[in-house]
Amino acid sequence: MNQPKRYTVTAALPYANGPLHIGHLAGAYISADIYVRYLRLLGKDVIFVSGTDEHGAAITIRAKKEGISPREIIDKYHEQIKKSFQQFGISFDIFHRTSEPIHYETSQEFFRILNEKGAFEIIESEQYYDEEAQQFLADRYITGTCPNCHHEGAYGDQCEHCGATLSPTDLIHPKSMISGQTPVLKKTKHWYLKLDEYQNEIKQWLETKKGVWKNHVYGQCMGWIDTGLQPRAMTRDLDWGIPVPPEIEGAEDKVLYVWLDAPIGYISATRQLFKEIEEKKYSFAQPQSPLLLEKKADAWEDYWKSDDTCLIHFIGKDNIVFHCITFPAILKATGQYILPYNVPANEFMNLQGGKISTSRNWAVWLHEYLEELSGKEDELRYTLIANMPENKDSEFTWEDFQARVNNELVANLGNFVNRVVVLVHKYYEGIIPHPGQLTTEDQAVLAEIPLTAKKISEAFEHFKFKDALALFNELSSVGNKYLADNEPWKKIKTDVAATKRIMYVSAQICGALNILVQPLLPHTAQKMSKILGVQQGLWIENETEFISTGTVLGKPELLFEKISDEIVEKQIAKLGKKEDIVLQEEVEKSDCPPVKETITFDDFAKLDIRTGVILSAERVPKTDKLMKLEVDLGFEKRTIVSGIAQHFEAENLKGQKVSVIVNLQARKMKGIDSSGMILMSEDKDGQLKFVNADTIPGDIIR
Ligand code: B3M
Ligand code: ZN
Repeated sequence: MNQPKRYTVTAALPYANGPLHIGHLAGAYISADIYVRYLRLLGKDVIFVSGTDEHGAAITIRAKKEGISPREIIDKYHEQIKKSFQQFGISFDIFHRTSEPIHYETSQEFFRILNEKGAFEIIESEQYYDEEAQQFLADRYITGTCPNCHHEGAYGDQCEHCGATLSPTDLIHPKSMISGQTPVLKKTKHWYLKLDEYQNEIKQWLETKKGVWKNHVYGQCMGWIDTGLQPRAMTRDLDWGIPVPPEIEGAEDKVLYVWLDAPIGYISATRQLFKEIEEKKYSFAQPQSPLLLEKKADAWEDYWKSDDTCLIHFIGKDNIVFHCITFPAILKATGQYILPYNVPANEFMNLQGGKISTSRNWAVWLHEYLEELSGKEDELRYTLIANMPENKDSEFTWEDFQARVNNELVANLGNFVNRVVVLVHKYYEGIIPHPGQLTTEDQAVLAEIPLTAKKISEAFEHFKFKDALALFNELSSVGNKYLADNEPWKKIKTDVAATKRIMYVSAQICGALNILVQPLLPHTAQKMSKILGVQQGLWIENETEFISTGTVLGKPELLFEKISDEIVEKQIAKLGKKEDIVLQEEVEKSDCPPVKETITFDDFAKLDIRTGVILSAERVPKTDKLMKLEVDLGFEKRTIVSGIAQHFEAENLKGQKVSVIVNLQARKMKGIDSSGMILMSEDKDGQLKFVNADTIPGDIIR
């Protein structure tokens, strides 16, 4: 898109049915926040809207579980989610709610327009009805046996065991989750969006996105198009949701489908934002861009209806079809709204070897992190950017978090800035000296700044946030290397003039990093500004001076501290513990970890798996999880450290037959060399069993 006049940036509306975890952050919010902060740094006209999604079965099921009303659920979690985002530094202009009156109005208006434009057809069908509870059942409220894999707890829309997409009538022995009774089929009619009629238009529009959108997003969209779009019901027979406008005949007692109203939530949030701006009463933080403060309430239309607006939706990959097909079809059908320019969806982030799961408490909860590791918001943000699942699923581990903080943030950026500030204080009482005549080496180093800034900017424009972070780190390394090569701590004794140059040039790199870091690590940016005694400025174009001669630096202060082993161990130990579990299994897509990416036979053949028998076992002192095992593999005996100590008593393990990967690189765990890995199976409740067969030590598994 050529030079848009303004940007509308949205981030998915999380369901107000539970706290946020790092998967949310990595899926949509950090990317969105970086992008928006970058646009603001360029001085662009941009709004950043989000809020909580407060309708649908996700909410009512949760309410049932906690034994409180849906209203209490949404109030509780809206507040908690909003607070976590604020503390973590996601800089929305507004964080709205789909339970607000303005959203009801906006959604009902959409329904009216769609109805007038002939976008719906009314289809009568038979749906499951709970006679005892006297209500139609949402797909998620029906369980039964999966026709595909015969798993007994499948839902009306999906079997979580085999992943099959289902309709309620596919289930064998359906049961209502409300009364436990067998539901009966009863006729009802619904308003279906004629997606089949929009198929061609949507397809043509999507084709213009080839090579522009991420491959995985484009590919998923085309997959849907190729299977052929079907009409999709936009109403439901439920008592929790936005009522269909009352004048629509025959739709009394029906509510809007949650996926109709949720994306409209972006628009109602925008309306609310400009209303608050005109009234100068902000329910959230003050709008971030000064340009916005001048606007009137009706300005919201520019952000949604004007062709020179660039609309970007940040979401996780499970929301792609709704943002790239259904919602665009709705927007198009109104004949008034613009379509998204890009939908840079991320894939999923796994955690410490497993899929993030709220029901198994396999998650890093944001509100807990903010409490336990308060002040380290950017350390988490950094690790999530470095591992962002931009184009494929990725993984967060606490060991990686520790390594990144200690070896990258502390050792690179933190070390560089600290060295410069300490030396300027030591030599010049904290005042940036006049550099005198710069050498060609100095000039070459300074020239790296605009070059890197340009590359980072391109990376941001293309939603390549991992690349941007790597480029940022490179510039910081340039600074560290420059200092190490020039050794001002030696020159100060022999060459006073050269030392001034070196410290001046180093300070410029610090100043540039201070600007470039703003979208990536906003808390760090603030700290750096204080330490460097500069205001946070706009983006650098061709600038090479950021801290002028005479600037008085603030007090030296470390930007980051090392993460201790103790923190890592404590956090890992918390995973999967059930005491503070947040039960949410019904609304989770699946508890079974996804099948990993396909490997070739050759990949498989690299694994050398042998059978063995445990000769002796002892707990590794001062750990909860680790057990030191001596294993007889037939051809040799080995020491293997295994994380099974919470599941087995050492004295019961002697003689246990096991399967072992014997060609895994050896590693030191708590000072013990562990050579090999014992294969274990884990069930839904986290119970471990040995993978073994009746074999003798040394047999080969293939
Ligand atoms: N609440 C689903 C989810 O949290 C849904 C997103 C709505 S975005 C308009 O994944
Ligand atoms: Zn199944």
